[in-house]
Amino acid sequence: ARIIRLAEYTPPSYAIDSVHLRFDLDPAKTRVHSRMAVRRLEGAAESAPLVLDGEDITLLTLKVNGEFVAFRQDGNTLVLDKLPETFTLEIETLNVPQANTQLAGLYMSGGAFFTQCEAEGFRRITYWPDRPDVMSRFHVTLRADKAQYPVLLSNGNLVSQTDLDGGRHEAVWDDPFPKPCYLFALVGGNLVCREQTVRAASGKTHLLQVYVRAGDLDKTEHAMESLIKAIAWDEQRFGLSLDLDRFMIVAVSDFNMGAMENKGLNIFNTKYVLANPATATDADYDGIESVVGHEYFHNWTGDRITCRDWFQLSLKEGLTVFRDQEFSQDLAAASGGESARAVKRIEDVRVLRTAQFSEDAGPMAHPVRPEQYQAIDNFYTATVYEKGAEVVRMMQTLVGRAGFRKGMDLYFQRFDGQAVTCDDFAQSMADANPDSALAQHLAAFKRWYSQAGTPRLHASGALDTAARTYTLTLRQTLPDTPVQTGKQPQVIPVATGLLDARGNALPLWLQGQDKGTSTVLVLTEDQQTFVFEQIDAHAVTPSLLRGFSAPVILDYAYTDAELLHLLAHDADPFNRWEAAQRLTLSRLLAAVRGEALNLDAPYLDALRAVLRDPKLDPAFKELLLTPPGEAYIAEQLEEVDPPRIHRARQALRTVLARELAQDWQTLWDTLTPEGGYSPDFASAGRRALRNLAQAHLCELGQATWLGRVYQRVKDADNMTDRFAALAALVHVGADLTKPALERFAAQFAGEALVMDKWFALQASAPDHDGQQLDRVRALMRHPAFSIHSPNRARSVLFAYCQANPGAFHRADGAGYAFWAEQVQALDAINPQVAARLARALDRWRKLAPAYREAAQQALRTVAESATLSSDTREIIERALA
Ligand code: HT7
Ligand code: ZN
Repeated sequence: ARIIRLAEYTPPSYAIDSVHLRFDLDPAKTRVHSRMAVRRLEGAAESAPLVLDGEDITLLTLKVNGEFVAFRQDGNTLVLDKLPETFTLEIETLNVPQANTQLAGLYMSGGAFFTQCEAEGFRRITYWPDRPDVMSRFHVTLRADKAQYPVLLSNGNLVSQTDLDGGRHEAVWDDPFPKPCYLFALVGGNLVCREQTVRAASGKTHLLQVYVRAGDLDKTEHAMESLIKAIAWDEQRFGLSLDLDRFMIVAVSDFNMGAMENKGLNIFNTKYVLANPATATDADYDGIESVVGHEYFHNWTGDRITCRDWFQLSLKEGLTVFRDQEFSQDLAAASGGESARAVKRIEDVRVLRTAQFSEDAGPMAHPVRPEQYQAIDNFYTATVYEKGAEVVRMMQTLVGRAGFRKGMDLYFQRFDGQAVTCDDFAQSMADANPDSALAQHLAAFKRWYSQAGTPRLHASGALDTAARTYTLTLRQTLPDTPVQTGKQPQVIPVATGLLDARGNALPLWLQGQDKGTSTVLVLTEDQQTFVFEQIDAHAVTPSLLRGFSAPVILDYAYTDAELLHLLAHDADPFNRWEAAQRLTLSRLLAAVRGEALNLDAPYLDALRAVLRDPKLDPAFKELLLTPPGEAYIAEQLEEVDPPRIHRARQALRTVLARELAQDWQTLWDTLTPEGGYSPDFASAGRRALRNLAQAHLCELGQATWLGRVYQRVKDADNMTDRFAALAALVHVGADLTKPALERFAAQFAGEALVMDKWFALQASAPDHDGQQLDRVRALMRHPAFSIHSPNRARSVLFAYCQANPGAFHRADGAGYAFWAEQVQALDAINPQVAARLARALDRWRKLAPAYREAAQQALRTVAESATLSSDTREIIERALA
């Protein structure tokens, strides 16, 4: 397959200033007519060809200025030579939406038409220079049978709606903003909508609509509320107003990712729109709020300013994830106070450290701004999104909140309406804050964009009581990654505080300057020392990397006593949580190494103290008492035996269940619901902690508890509690599990998203009896299973192969053989989803020998498949390289 390289970027030769698109929608033969106003760009040679991309479509006609002309076809491109300086290009193509199982381009779901054009779906609709730096004004006419497809939507403003002969009708849409083709969208179907007008701070009114299938309208309130909050937040925090009269969200059941920010017409996976208390959990409510926010924020960071090329993907994705994280933090803090902000931060860091750190350490390691790819769809990764967001967050840390706002303002002033680069963004931030550490060290800072791998931050401290100094030495190393060696130091902001022996925060003096009790040290070299003066203490415990101020692995040789001290006293809630994680992790790692699981009294007492502390949020307690996940534990080891890790973690849960039994019981008794269901931060936190208590109480195996939990599966008044009860039964494998699952399925058979949970819960269940793979195969034979539905495929295949390492990794290799079979089956239907499943074996080289050989064999089996898509091939080849 062809490798696309950043170094080979060349600007386009032609602009398409405007396009008239006409769709005659039909599931079996949709005709797409496009009329483009094309102009040769300054600097392009007169002889420059116009290169158009096209994939899986039939070309019907092509005319330049009304005349048929000759063209060359070269694979998936169509090349036009000898063109005038300006001209009209007309192209007609034929699409077969009902045969489009890839869900890229124009496809059908539930009898309606949808499009997905990012990254390269537009070429599956019509011939076009499918690259984000070609921005055009779109004018779109949609025609379809009126009875079957009464709703016809596209980007921008509705110009007209007209009935046509033969029961067909037509809608005309005009988008006033030039955009790249990846932001084009259309929807045609029988949909209903919740709508509301809102008045923005600017005084302008906007029509907001959330479209769903009939019957789902009662699940749209939270999405609408989230959208309204997002609009208000972006105005207030960044001065960015909605620039369209109408903003639409449409939910679709079959979707490759979470959602898509098409200008004015966001298309969403139903998972991130539909919620009511009976069908959605607190996590679903949170997910909707953040994804609705994310897509809305793209309206400026993505749509108004877009990417010059796909290597710059993090320009919009890293920045927009940062913005959605800030949005969720600000909303949580508004209702739950500052500790709610910390809870959100911990949740985000957990995702980063699990998904991104392992990516950075594996065969798919790539910089935030990748340098090459075969299939761009493979680079919608945790690195581009989550690490990209951390890079933006570090900028904010270095320039301050107000400085960050200035940088954003300058970025829009300079680049509104353009397709630009990550460098352009960083330069704006630096230029708006010329005295900042960011501006002073911009070149070194930008290595965050170009160097792959997770830096290690080695820290050591020395107290000199005579000199009254505490010297902190910070050193950074960055490991080699595939194709990148010999890396340069990056700029690492290290938020730091110092605690004395009583847990008090020490005043920080650096070079005679008063820094309060928390300061950001900026490491720019391989190694630097920072000398804190006027230290009047006999012992100092450093609290480093507060709030996780940089995406690095902190190496500091903390003793248990120091960690217990931080857990009890640190003013930084993130580091209190982190201290608990480290204490738990070291005990887990000892157990994985084969030592007896030793949960000593000081550790247990510390956890008890947390559970009993009335000042701490239930949500924070729940995070603190949840041990690191199996994938995160695996990353700490040289050689991995996943079932062994699972057993160690399970053993820890059992001991915690027993040792803290009284506290779990008290929590269960006292955290009873207050009033009806509400997804707000405080109520969700109480539910989370009570359900954690419930899960531990079930571990004790007492019949009364299991019966009580079974009863909750039957009569809980919300999905969070009902599902937590079901999960607790499935986890312990109690006799009541089977009737509980059956009952649940009978009750929710008509709710696809709930059934996804039902499938996922079973596929991710522990392998109590060696039969888990058979159960997964049985789930695939269930009449409600379909590999064509990405949500359903994810709920079984990903839940087993990726989210259930203890059961998937088997010494007999049966899990891997199953994976190989499913990757190939899925690849023939939907390469994007298959390539994601393929990544379940990214870390095969770390596996203990028995697993490793079987995994390699499975990878080779897939590699030998002659028909593999370039998406899946890229993942497999990198894994085997
Ligand atoms: N920008 C969107 C990315 C996306 C996507 C990418 C590849 C294939 C299908 C896709 N659907 C959506 C989503 C986002 O980050 O907001
Ligand atoms: Zn995004």
